[in-house]
Amino acid sequence: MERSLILLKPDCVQRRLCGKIISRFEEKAINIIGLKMIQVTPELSKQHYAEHVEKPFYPGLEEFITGAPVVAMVLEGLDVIRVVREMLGATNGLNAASGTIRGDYSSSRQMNLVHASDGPDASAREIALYFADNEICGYEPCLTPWLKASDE
Ligand code: FUP
Repeated sequence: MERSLILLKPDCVQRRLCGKIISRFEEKAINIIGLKMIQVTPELSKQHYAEHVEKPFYPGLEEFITGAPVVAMVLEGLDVIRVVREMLGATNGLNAASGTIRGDYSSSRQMNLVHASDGPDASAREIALYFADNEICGYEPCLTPWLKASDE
């Protein structure tokens, strides 16, 4: 089992798309084991986007990500990091394939609705940034026997 840190970004909250997008993860049988709404501060933004802080687009990115609350989630599942990135589609909504979340709902590079960890190191770092251990509630879904075979 793998975990991934997901943010429903301020554009997602403002556009009232959180329910639709959470439903897509639930319908894919991915387990939500952490969920909360928070206001990202400039300090948290700089930690989250540490690799981008020196880039020319960073000030606009910080203004955007701190401009309204986000919904932070920890998702758990087999290969969940790759699976969720594929569900999101390309970073720029204009390039994202139809049928992906960004392809269906975003027409922007910055306002691309959802963040998802891009690998196991990023996932561990980002989950620790947004969640305390006691805010993560792992559980065994009762539907598991109807979602995958026992050897998967
Ligand atoms: P992703 O891994 O899909 O989240 O994308 P990146 O790590 O490349 O970029 C992080 C965020 O910066 C993306 F959500 C989009 C945003 N961004 C801009 O706003 N402008 C740019 O020129 C590049 C990225």
